Amino acid sequence: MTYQGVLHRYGHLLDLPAHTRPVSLLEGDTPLIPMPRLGAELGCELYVKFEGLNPTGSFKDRGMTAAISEALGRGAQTVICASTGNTAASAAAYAARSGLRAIVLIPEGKVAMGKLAGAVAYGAEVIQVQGSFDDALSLVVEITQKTPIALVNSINPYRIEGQKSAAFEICDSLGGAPDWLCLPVGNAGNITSYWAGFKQYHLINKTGLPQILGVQAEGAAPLVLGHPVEKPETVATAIRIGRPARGEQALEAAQESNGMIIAVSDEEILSTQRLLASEGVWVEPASAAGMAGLMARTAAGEFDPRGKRIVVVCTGHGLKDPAIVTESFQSPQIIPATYEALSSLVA
Ligand code: AN7
Repeated sequence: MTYQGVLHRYGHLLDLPAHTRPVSLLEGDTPLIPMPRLGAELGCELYVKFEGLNPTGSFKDRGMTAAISEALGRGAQTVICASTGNTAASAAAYAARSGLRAIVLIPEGKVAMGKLAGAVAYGAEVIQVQGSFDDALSLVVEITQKTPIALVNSINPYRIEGQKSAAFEICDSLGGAPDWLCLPVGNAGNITSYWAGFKQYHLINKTGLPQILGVQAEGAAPLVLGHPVEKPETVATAIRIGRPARGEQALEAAQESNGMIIAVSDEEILSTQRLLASEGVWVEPASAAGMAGLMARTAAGEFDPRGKRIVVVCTGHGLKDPAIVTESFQSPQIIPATYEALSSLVA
């Protein structure tokens, strides 16, 4: 049968209420792309789980299909989220699909253009908050406690349920869990979902468990520092988060899996973004953090990837944040529209 989305394929493994009314954009089923060149450099079997190929360009669609389907079935009319951008675009799309009103709160001036454009294109009401993502999330929590508006941030348990599907897919593709799973950590919903998903699949199918490497940006690394960050800053605006809602669970995932949560610099994030693109996979800055963490630990001699099977989760597409790339290159040279001009340049 043709693919019909995350709830159709894995719904029997997700803890969703009976009133759930599935709304799908055929999210999930993303490719696990082998990275033979980078893998050979590290001496490991390396794959990218390319979540940027979801319908709105990020992994958020896996959780959003579940959260919006539940909200719709419960009779909600309006959904709201705080977002560094990708959640906003995803909520907007699934709300549009369901005929719900979507309100998204974003930190003023700190959301990449491809994400903001998505939220607008899908018809969400976009509100900029004078503050951080964390401030916006506090507002969303308060208004959803006081009104019937439904919250679709990853505090919502159905978001976590939907996002477990990525772990199931990886096990299905590889025939078992990888040795390591490396991924960026922001509000810590995704690391929570992956660990829950791997544990559940292992109980049912004896697929094994990966060690988890969660990676934050140095300027927004509350889980590494051990305390909230009041003014998070990083070029990876997706993970510019100082008070992760599921921080405790992220630390548990790292500890239980015998993994770790570390931080990498903005320079490491950007150079790893270029490195992944050099093997044909262009991801947004935050999405390069998992790979950046793997590279940094390996270079420091604290991690030995040799002989291991490693999956790096690339959470969002490079097209989400084109300015990061175009700002740092010189605009392409201009030639007259003549054969002579072209051949003198390239032949
Ligand atoms: C590309 O969209 O928090 O640790 O509001 O967009 O589950 O938060 C985005 C997070 C990683 C971190 N990669 O995931 C939002 C938002 C990308 C992201 C993360 C985000 P979590």
